[in-house]
Amino acid sequence: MSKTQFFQTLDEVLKTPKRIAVVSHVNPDGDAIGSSLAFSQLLRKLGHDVGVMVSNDFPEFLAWMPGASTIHIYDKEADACNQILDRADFVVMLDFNHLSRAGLIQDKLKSLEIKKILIDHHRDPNLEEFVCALSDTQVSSTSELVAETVLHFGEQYLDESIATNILVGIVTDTGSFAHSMFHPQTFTICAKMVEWSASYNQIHQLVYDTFSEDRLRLLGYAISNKMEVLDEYASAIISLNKEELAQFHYQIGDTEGIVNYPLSMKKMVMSVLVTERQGVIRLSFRSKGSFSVHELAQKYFNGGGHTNAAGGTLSCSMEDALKLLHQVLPEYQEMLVQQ
Ligand SMILES: [Mn+2]
Repeated sequence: MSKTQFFQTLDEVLKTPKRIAVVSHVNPDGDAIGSSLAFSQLLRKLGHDVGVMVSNDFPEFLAWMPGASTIHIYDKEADACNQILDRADFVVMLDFNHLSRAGLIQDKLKSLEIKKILIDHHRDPNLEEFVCALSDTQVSSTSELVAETVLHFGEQYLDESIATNILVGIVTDTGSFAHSMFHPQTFTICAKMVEWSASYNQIHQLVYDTFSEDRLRLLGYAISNKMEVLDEYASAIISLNKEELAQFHYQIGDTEGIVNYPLSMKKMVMSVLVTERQGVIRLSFRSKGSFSVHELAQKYFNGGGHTNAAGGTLSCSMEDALKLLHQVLPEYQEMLVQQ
């Protein structure tokens, strides 16, 4: 479906007032929250009845975002969320394209046979599931696609809240413009958001300069004590088990960004962070260049994502997860060292 077709269909859908549920992915990040808030604020301005939800709580450093308190957290208020979903004419999936990424909301979504709309930048969507889809893996973020959608309806729909939410999504998904910046258009859109009073300086401070002492010490510990550098694979692995996380009084979001640090070493191509949470092992992958952590995560770790950023989960012990990781590395050695 082309962009033109998407907007035509969306125009058609939104011609009359609708009840719309906006859903983003489990463990929501800045782009999930930014795109969901900005899009729901647009929908309300267009006269629709909107409920926004995610499976579990978002990190504290996103709580200041305009409208963040309107987001329903499924694991705290399942009844309210189910009610929104039961009444909805459409559900809009933002920043994910597979129901399994909806966390606790997925079973309800599967049971409803509700009409779905997609706005997303992850790979391999099953486009047949959607009434219309704006799916583009070559943009910085879902928030960038939401910005295009807002501008499709007209610049008069922009305001400081929408602009700020969009800019948070772009800033966080690009690591402050360090990666996933493929097109000049991303900067053009950011400039437009700044014109509409989004403050890059403020966003940067509110998102990044909010570490607790424990979080900063956890980062130091992860790098000093737990980083395994595998030069022969141009890779590094950091693992943190639940006792270690507890030692630093782990809060949601505290491990965010740790995975990026190993890539700041010269010649590193891949970095993996392995953490243990509530009985599951979560893996976070980052890479440079054309090495696809999406494929690796999809093939061995029940996950996926983007070429340079992906995630996965395993239901096993930390030891077994690390063993598997070391086992699969030789298969990728040639590609990793060629980068
Ligand atoms: Mn995203």
